[in-house]
Amino acid sequence: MASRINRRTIVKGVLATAALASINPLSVGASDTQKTETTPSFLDPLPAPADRPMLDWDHLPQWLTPMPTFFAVSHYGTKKVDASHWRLEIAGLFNNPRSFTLDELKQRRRKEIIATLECSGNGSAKTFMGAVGNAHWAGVSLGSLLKECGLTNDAIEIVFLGADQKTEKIKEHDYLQNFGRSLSVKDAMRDEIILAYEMNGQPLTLDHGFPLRLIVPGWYGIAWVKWLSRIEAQDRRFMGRFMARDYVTIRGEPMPDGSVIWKETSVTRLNVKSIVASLAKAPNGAVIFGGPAWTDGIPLKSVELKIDDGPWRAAKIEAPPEHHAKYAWSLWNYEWKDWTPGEHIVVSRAIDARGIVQPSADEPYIRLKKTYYEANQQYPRRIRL
Ligand SMILES: Nc1nc2c(c(=O)[nH]1)N[C@H]1C(S)=C(S)[C@@H](COP(=O)(O)O)O[C@H]1N2
Ligand SMILES: [Mo]
Repeated sequence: MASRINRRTIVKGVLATAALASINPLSVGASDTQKTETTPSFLDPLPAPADRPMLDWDHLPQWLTPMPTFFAVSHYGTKKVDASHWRLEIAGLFNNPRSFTLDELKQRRRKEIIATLECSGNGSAKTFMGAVGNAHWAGVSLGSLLKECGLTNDAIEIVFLGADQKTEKIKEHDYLQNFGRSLSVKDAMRDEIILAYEMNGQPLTLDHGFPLRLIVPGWYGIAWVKWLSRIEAQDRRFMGRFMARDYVTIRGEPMPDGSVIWKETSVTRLNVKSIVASLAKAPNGAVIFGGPAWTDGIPLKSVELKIDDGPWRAAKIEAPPEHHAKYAWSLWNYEWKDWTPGEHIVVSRAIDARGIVQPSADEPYIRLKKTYYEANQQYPRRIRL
């Protein structure tokens, strides 16, 4: 142990001398062991928990998130659906309500989309940072199904019920409830909304909603109903737990006269977000920072990086590996050439094409948010070079 500390101290000294002399520290001719010692590292690692799949931020996230590191959130436990008896029931304000088997859905025109799925609780605690991933989804268009079933003009809302159930206390009585969320008819008819039976080229796994789930690109995960079993069109608002009581954000809006209006809103659209996720040294000696950034579907204008008390510097946004990826996160990187050895604070912020800037934790948008959902604040990372 003592010898490790000594070696690190020596290496730090070498780097400091190199920096003073304005020469590339990598050309100092350090031995292999010394190079290992000088690997830049996070002092605030965010490892994936051992007991559940989650994104591991201490490795550069791949553009498409591999299944073993894709998080899962299931409020009523994982539902095992027997696909041979399962039907998707379409009911309510339709002229031709009907049900579909999985095969009938698969025979319809296949639609694919790459979209980032983030739990709205993601980022609310140090142990819940990896509840986000980017996947390739395949299924059928929701809008075309609703049209085919003859959605009537009276309908204002479409309710999506999962097969997973639990008894909930509502106004002092117990009721068996299916997990449920709704979309306005306008939102439900968005072209990119699909009912997916595949994720990353494989049938949905049990955890991710087999046999069918709703994909709502640009919205938080709570809207992406898994184990979908029933779709209902109705002429009034749906007020189930996950729409109107839970997954509700209470946020204060400062008024010009100094007062604050406190507003409760249902968790829906994603907030612009980014995080510094990786740190490496390039062959040319520069330190490279990288990470993902995502929005509700509005293009990213820029991603910027701040090191210590320096200015915001523009990062390079990488071109997506595939087209039609407006709902997928973007990977970005920043090359820090004139870095100095020692400890630093590094933070990123994403800015969308409307000019909406990912806020810092002390800005009103976050400071006056009193519930933990929608935690898109900038996340400063501590590093040692
Ligand atoms: N039927 C059902 N759908 C659900 C949930 C659930 O508990 N039951 N959890 C939601 C929440 S809160 C999130 S974040 C996403 C997570 O999707 P994943 O488990 O595939 O990552 O599913 C959503 N869909
Ligand atoms: Mo969630």
